[in-house]
Amino acid sequence: MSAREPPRPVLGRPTHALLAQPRTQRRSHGVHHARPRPLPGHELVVVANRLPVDSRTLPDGATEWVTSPGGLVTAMESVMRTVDSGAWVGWAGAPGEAPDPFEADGMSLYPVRLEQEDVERYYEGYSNATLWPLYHDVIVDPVFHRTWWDSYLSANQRFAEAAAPVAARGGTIWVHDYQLRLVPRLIREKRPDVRIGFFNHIPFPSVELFSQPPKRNSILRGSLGADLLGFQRESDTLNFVAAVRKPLGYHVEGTTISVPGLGAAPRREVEARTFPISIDSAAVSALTEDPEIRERAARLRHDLGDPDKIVLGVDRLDYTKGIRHRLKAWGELLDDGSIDPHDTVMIQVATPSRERVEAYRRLRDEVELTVGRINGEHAPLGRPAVSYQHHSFDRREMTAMYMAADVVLVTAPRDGMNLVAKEYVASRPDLHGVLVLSEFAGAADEPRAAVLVNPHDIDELKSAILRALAMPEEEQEEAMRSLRHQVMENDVQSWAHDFLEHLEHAGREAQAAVRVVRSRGDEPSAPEEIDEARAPSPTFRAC
Ligand code: ADQ
Repeated sequence: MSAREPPRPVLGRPTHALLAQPRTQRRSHGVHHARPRPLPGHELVVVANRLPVDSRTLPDGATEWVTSPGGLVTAMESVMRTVDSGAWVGWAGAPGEAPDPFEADGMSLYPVRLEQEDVERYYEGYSNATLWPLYHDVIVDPVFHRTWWDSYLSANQRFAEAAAPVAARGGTIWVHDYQLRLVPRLIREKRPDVRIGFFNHIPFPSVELFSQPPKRNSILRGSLGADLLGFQRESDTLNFVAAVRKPLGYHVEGTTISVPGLGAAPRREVEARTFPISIDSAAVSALTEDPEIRERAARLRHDLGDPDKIVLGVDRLDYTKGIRHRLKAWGELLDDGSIDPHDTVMIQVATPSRERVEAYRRLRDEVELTVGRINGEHAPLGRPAVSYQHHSFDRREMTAMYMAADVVLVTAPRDGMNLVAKEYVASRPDLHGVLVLSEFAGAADEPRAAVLVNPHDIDELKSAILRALAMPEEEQEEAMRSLRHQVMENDVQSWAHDFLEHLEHAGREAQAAVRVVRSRGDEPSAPEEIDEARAPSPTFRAC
């Protein structure tokens, strides 16, 4: 019998005023009910590429709203559930006419219109074929087209135009991620009264890499419109500061950057800081008490043929997640007889992602070919060696999988944080299970009790998997207790609280500086254009 974690006293924890009214569990699973006519003047406005819900047209022509995929939505949706007068500005997931603003489960949603050409150039192009691979250490070659940049700029302008009027006077606008790097400055031009935060969910590359793409200075200047910039890991923060110091030549003190003002505004102090993101740990952990979810976990093992061990991978189907590395290691362990497919089964959940981007299409083909080969060679009759799932699951189903898994593999060669690692830990109050975690995922900076691995080293990965499968119960419990301590204490609410606290402070200083200079009548510094003319770097694959 394995130990269970003792019940923890519910501690009062500091909560930022914007997050003060918990509206727990108002949302239904997956499907959301929309009402038109939101209220204007929101105290907190989130701006992200995607709304937390996607529109889906039903056979009878009606629109249904379902939770949109990805880590950003998973994290921010649970934060926004605790906010009164919150708004979210983003794309509803389908090109063309945007729906009118509407309310869903107590939050006002403001859809941004993107045309098919924007989807191809701004989203699939500059965001996901230029910046995404570049920020993930060029795991695949970034591509740059000048037309993509034009579209990136105009789409960012549209997000800024949608966000600026909906914030209350002196309110807070929180911009998210690499698709919207120009938005903070574009908002500041329209709304100098608001506090602007920016959070980068993905890694920030070294200055040598960041210096390569055309328009890098525009991206830096765009981001520096914020009062506070947040990053996942200390190395990301330091890389960003180095990038600002080098190409822009701005004065930097520690991680505080002195930025020339816009128009009549004086120089501003902008802070860069590390805020490792987390999950709604208590909510995930609470699901494990649900008898129906426990039953699903038991049924899952039974449906797989009652193997001794279940090994699980859960990822968006993305080349940064290391699915290929994992399958290679798994295939070799089966080939050399180190794993018996009658005793041990792997589940690989690979959520559909960016399917129109070439590198993602190639990855899907490769992964599915490899899974087919492994199953063809090793699967016992009537059951898989690798159970491959290329679709979405609801939260309850995901929790059942985590509860059933003896080992979870997170083998990303580069990942901002990786919420799957934290979700697994939060799903194991029974202290059973082993997390194998890439040292290149942000999650590896915090709980050191995981089996850390370099996924590029296939032999090391194979050894780590075997070690995890053979780990004695007491060792599992000790490691899981330590991991849980970290994940349960540092949840997404405390992450948001920390960020907003720092933003409030940074914003207050910026406003005070504006007032001082206006009262002195100082000469404003010349504003710099956001879109600089610059020849493409010769080392960058430019078209
Ligand atoms: P992602 O790369 O999208 O986001 P990741 O941290 O891997 O995020 O989290 C993925 C989320 O999607 C998890 O909550 C997971 O449970 C969920 N998910 C995955 N497959 C699913 C499926 N089939 N059905 C339902 N849910 C599924 C980016 C960065 C990360 C960073 C997050 C948050 O790339 O490094 O951790 O943002 O900042």
